[in-house]
Amino acid sequence: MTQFLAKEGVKNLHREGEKLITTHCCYCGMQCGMHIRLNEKTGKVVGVEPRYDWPVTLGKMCPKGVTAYQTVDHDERITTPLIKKNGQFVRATWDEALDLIEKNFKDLQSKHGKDALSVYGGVSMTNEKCYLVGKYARVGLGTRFVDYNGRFCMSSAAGGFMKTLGTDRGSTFPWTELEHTDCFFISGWNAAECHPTSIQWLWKARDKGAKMIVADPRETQIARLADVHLDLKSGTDSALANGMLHIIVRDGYVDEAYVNERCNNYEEMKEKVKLFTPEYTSEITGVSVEKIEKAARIYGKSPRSVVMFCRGIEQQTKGVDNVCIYTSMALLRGQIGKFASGVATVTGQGNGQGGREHGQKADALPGYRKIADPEHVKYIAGVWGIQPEEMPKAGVSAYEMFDEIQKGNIRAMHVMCSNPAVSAPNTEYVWDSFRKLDFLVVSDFFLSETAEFADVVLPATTWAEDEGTTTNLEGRVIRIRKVKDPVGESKTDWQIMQAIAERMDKGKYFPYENVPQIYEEFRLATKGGKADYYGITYDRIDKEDGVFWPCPSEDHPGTPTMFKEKFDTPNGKANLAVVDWQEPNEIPTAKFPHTLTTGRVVFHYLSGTQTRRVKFLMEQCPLPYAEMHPELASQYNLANGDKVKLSTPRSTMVVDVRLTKAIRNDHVFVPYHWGKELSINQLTNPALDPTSRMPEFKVCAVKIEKA
Ligand SMILES: Nc1nc2c(c(=O)[nH]1)N[C@H]1C(S)=C(S)[C@@H](COP(=O)(O)OP(=O)(O)OC[C@H]3O[C@@H](n4cnc5c(=O)[nH]c(N)nc54)[C@H](O)[C@@H]3O)O[C@H]1N2
Ligand SMILES: Nc1nc2c(c(=O)[nH]1)N[C@H]1C(S)=C(S)[C@@H](COP(=O)(O)OP(=O)(O)OC[C@H]3O[C@@H](n4cnc5c(=O)[nH]c(N)nc54)[C@H](O)[C@@H]3O)O[C@H]1N2
Ligand code: SF4
Ligand SMILES: [Mo]
Repeated sequence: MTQFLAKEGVKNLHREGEKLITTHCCYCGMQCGMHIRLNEKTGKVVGVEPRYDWPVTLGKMCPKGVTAYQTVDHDERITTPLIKKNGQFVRATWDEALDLIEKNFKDLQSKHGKDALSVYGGVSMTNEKCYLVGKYARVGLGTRFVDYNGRFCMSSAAGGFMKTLGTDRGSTFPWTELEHTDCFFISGWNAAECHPTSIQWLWKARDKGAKMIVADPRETQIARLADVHLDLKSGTDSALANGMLHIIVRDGYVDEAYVNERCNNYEEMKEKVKLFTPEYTSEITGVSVEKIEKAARIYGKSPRSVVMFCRGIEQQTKGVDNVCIYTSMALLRGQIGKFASGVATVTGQGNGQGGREHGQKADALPGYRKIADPEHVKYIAGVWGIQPEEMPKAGVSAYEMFDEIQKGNIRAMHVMCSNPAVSAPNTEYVWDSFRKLDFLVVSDFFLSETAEFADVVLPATTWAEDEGTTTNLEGRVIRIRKVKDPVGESKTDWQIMQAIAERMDKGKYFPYENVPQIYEEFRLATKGGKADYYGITYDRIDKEDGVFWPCPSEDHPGTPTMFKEKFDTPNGKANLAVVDWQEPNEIPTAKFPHTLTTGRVVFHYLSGTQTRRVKFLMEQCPLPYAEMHPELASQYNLANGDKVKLSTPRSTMVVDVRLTKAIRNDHVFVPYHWGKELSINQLTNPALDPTSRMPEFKVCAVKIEKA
């Protein structure tokens, strides 16, 4: 039916002089299917049409997606390399820019050693490019220092899933099954604003009677419509989830057969959760005993259920623990590996899934391989044509790279596809680190706040000017198609990495003439790894509406449902969480008496570099603001629209007050999509989760004053 509609639709959409190119939105992990309109005469992108036959998004798009095309031929695109001279950027040729990069990179390495250079990547890039980032750093530049923006995004989820399930694929089920579930247990996911087109699946299921439980300190749109809203204090998820496990065990909701056959640690876990009575859980989380009981009862009694979470539970110093305990809820109920049920961490960025699997991470190699494992190093060294001894050791996480700059160990950095001057926590430290660098190169298509610190800015292409694959939040590998040629003299990220590698005399390791050649090498690099793409070809992706990894051979159907028979752990069983509750790194004090939490709004994307350049989106949401409950605001004599001064132990900023009853009366929420003096990350706490090295963006202590 949808197939038929789509074909008719596309025919009707046809306009004289325009071409429709089928691709996916560049922003979030939903990767909504769409057709881009290209004016054949001007060669410019002029519009977008949703793709009704894309099975995951069925013709839905959000305000960011429908305006994304306006960034492609935007007049603020960087069209030539820029070199900073006396504090001002001047246009340069590629040769001039590359000469300068070569000279600085080589000088710094000869003075300070190979690891003087570093690479900071991002996952708005295709798999082909994300794969090359790790190879570029380790082979092209020969440094161990490489990490990426997913460290601030998916690393706690990855850490938690690796621990409990043995493999990190964001969703254990295909989302097209979601309409058949009986219960959603959602925590720390603002679905309606952050993955708006996912809502149709929630509504379809509710139309059939599904129940919904939402845990969030704010009454988000989905919380408003939930059967139970668990209005917990930020940073208390490990107590809430342990409390859920307690009732599931206490009231006999455990699928004993499944747990006995498929899980480790059951007895230890039961012992641990004894402590988390509803009363004790309520005391810690601030959620009433009645709500806790009701939520556990609904979840425990539902035959088919999904546990879904996002950055709300993960951007904490206990993020990995939280993921483990919430995942254990699904395990106790015997839900993982079955139809329309399971667990999902909702992947954030467009290629947040694929981009975290293939070696951009400080300690990782393609296919979820590990630098710490000599066999893994041997295999990848073989694919790359180097000796295993030449493989640099593991580096450090994204935020810790700034510590290495401060210590004088990292002297130069190449940032591509990220804007840490806005998105990293404790940004004043980050800004200071950028100033301390001897040499900074930034590849971007807009002059981001990070690019402003650069010595050389290289003009990269947008998602519409190159082809490749991404992996959506289900684990489905899909195709991004080239819509048009690059603007000006911009080059794709893979061409840029290739050009610099050539200058570093490593050109022979980067012999690519086109993207399919990179993809072929990439497939081989993933072969035999946990995230195995070897059986996935461009052809199959087209024919099958995407292919789910793992897919080890071309005759393998792919894996829409994970863990049907066994988990990816040494003994094939999942590890139930045996985890204590611990306070966040920073808790309210007399001086900083309230809780600050940060996140997103529907109209902006991440550091805002792209969406702040779209007129419609800026009209909807021009500035950051502080969401406060009227009861909290009244303590400080603050009315809607007043200026409030927020301070944390790190810094201070002034924003407008937005009064709402849809937030706890002891919390303040500020969206983070703006830079410089408007950046809430001046205030956030850079304390890291011990395993994932994820900063605690979601909780810190804040002081409120009328400005
Ligand atoms: N519009 C828009 N959509 C996006 C993005 C964007 O920038 N803008 N970014 C994409 C990316 S990369 C990501 S990672 C995702 C993020 O998607 P989400 O994680 O859904 O977004 P956030 O706003 O960061 O946080 C989600 C919710 O966590 C709640 N929260 C805060 N503290 C806690 C806590 O301690 N416990 C619990 N349970 N909840 C808490 C917040 O109130 C918020 O409603 O969105 C993707 N989609
Ligand atoms: N306070 C607070 N801070 C947060 C979060 C939070 O919830 N609260 N969330 C964190 C999360 S989940 C994330 S994902 C990070 C994201 O943080 P960032 O990585 O800084 O996010 P982006 O804005 O996507 O930055 C991408 C930059 O690269 C450019 N770009 C886009 N596509 C490409 C490409 O293909 N190639 C190149 N070369 N450039 C490209 C864009 O113009 C932009 O300047 O922020 C984190 N920071
Ligand atoms: S939901 Fe995500 S992928 Fe879909 S249009 Fe919006 S930003 Fe793009
Ligand atoms: Mo993210």
